[in-house]
Amino acid sequence: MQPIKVYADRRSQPSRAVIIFCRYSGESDRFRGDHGGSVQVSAPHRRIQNICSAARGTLIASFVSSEINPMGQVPAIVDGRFKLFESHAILRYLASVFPGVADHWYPADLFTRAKIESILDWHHSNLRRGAATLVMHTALAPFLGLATSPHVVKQAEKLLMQSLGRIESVWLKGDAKFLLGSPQPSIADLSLVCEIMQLEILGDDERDRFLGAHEKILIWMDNVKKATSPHFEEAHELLFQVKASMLSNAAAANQTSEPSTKLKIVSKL
Ligand SMILES: N[C@@H](CCC(=O)N[C@@H](CS)C(=O)NCC(=O)O)C(=O)O
Repeated sequence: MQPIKVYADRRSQPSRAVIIFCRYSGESDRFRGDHGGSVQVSAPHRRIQNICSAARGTLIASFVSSEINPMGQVPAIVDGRFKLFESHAILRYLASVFPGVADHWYPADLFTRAKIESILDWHHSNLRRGAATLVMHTALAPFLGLATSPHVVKQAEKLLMQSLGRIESVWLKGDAKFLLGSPQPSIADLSLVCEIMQLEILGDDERDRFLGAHEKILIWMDNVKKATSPHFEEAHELLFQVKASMLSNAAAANQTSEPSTKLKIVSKL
């Protein structure tokens, strides 16, 4: 059977969700190379080839040609003649097409499935809009030559804070282990947690400013990490490398600045 090709970059939140799901759902074989290396993951009846792109932004766009994804973004998959983009659509497809995927990832029960769809739809215009805009307009803006404004940053912070509060109050009620009070994770848990992990790029103090007051979120993130370990850690290794190099660049630019002593969050990988 032809391999499913996964075009992804581990610096991209939705890519990581797809990579972790692929690796979790198959028997992980090996994960070679940070950029441009090929990743082989063998699933029960399929071989998946994960092609990591070379760099951010425009390079990703040129790598993921319009033939693969007319939007020029990652993640995208090619399964024979079938091409698909949008991480949530990909996760739904893979959860349905891989044999033997445990039901909790994308439940057959229509009511539960619809609740998961509702979270996935909410994610894009709330949590992702807040978190991705914030990261883009603060930590990444100088590297991408992006013009930004305090107003955009303030709005993104507000939406992010509001979204984190909503996740706790709506989907992590009581001592819920995963969203919707489920004892096991779904593709929505994976997508949302990968999005929040991107806040690492902001540095420890900033990340703590957003997450420090959200204990339920921190526990839930840790639950998702444990449930998908070691694939979760592997998929996030590059993010921590990027974070370390950004911090050292910042320190070099401002040699008088003191390193953070305010680490309090458990989920450090
Ligand atoms: N809604 C899309 C978002 C995809 C997306 O924003 N991908 C980014 C990386 S996180 C990308 O490829 N950016 C490159 C570009 O737009 O040129 C999904 O969930 O897959």
